[in-house]
Amino acid sequence: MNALLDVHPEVADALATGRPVVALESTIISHGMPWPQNAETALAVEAEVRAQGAVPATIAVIAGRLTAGLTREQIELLGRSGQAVAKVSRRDLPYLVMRGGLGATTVAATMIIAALAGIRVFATGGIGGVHRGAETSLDISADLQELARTPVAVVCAGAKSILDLGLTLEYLETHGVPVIGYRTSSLPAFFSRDSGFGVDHRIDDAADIARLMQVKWDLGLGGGLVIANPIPERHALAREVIDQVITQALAEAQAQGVQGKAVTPFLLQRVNALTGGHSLASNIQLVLNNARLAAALATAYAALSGRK
Ligand code: PSU
Ligand code: MN
Repeated sequence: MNALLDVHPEVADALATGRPVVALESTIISHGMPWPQNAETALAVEAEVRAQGAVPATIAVIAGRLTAGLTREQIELLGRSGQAVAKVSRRDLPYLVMRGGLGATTVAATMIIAALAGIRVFATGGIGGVHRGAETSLDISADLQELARTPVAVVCAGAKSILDLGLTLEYLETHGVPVIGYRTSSLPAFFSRDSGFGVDHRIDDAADIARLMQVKWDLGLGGGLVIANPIPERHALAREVIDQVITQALAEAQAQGVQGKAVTPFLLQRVNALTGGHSLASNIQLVLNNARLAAALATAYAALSGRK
């Protein structure tokens, strides 16, 4: 075990005895949703994972320690502190640990810590990707490079269309990351079930996705997978409404000169604000839905002989 890593005893016990564990990220708590819904959602997602028979491991940097499995108090601290908490991706991890700081981990940093802990399945809302206009800004989320190199399956509802989803798929293809549609042939676009882009393969059964993970890693290919799980129909939002909001949020970001790691949190916050409670309610439901699939996937993966 890495000397800089703390694994919660419940998580460590599950891993040691081959029981299913689902990793959860913390940037979604501090930078992805407003207080207090952020902490309430994080706790509800943990409860959902447990209800499906798996152990949740929410991941963050706590006092400079890579931490897999948080207490309620730690989740509430991340939620209440919001944007005051450092957003930690791969490049930020060493600094936060050196300083002994508090950090909310992105998909990329969560994958790194999950892999160190031996957790193979991770649920979130949406992954980062290639931003619109990346041909001049070069704004490409570190999440995509992480998916290329770190062996964790990430269950998500696709990505928000604050991103260029076509370029995001091209980037994932270049870097050899399988994009699997769970019971769908099209890439979901977070609030809506269909982005208009296809996935690489449709798989309808979590046990088959678990076998795909096993085969990928047995082949020595390493790296992660995107498991795209569309938002349940009844919680989906009308494409026109959300498109308009995203267009406005992008224009505001440009007008205000928002750059670097601040771009995604700014857009998430503006989309939340401009749609009121509407998009937040959908956001919460899709994360719960992803947690359910991730728990089933972790259970199926744990059941494969000699695996955890
Ligand atoms: N997209 C969302 N919600 C989120 C994020 C993205 O719909 O909370 C967060 C995730 O933590 C993701 C990060 O890993 O934003 C990506 O940030 P960036 O684009 O700066 O890499
Ligand atoms: Mn970026």
